[in-house]
Amino acid sequence: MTTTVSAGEGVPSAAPSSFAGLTLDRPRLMAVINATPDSFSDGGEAFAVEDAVRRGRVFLAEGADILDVGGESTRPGAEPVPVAEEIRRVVPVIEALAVEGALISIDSRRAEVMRAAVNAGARIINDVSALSGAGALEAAADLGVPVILMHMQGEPGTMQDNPSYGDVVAEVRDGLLARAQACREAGIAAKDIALDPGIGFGKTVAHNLALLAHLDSLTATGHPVVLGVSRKSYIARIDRDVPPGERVAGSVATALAAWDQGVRLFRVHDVAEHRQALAVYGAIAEAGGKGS
Ligand code: HH2
Repeated sequence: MTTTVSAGEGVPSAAPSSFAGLTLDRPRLMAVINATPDSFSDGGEAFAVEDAVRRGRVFLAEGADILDVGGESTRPGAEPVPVAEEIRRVVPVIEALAVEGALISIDSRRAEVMRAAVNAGARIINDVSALSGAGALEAAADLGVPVILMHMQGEPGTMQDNPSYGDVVAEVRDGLLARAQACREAGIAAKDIALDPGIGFGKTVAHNLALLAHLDSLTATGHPVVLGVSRKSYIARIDRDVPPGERVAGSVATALAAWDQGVRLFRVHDVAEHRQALAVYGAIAEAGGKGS
């Protein structure tokens, strides 16, 4: 069903060696800090600035490479948050963790939030709408930081109503490559553009599984690939409808399958568990002569 495609001029066909200053010779963990009251898994746990900062420090101690700070839930059915409120939620958290030397990504769809976050010390933009919002592409290009482009069909409020694709793997890949091309045309270097299939964003369980089985169609583009599956609901649909806190093993299992397909960046809620599983899995592969 999938074919290897060229990502376009200027995109190396070999596996990318780094992203945002991180070498990709080993797994890189992007820890989720949701400064929100309503995120699907950890909503409310990092809503207060001091809780979010404390959480960030714990994640760093556990081995996180990037802290992904967001101030708006994008779970299915979520209500949009006013821009000023989103900025008020994320900026103090970013300021406090950036002065401690953390590499921070801002998880936002809004140009104003991206600008405020990068001014506060964030060094990566992570956008679930792949910089398609008003002014977002221009803001990212002006700010000159690496970007993560995620695929989403529809809008968070309604995206799970009736997701539909002909060939989900090809459509997600081609949609992301079109956004990557728009970024390059706006002046963002190919090496600074990572792609993310957007598991759970306008996708059924079957769509998610098809994408997870064919992540190599994204890694073959030459762009770094980010995967955010942590605690997502497809795990519950496969295993007894367990709540988010009981989906860690399913998240880790998915990360291992993704590693085998060339994914090196993982957006996770459970840093220590992913670090250990990926390290042991990598050590076994290396002992068998098939390290990364
Ligand atoms: N998933 C979520 C949010 N941001 N960013 C990327 N790049 N990839 C993802 O898969 C992704 C993302 C949703 O998860 P979470 O932040 O835990 O929940 P909520 O949107 O409810 O805050």
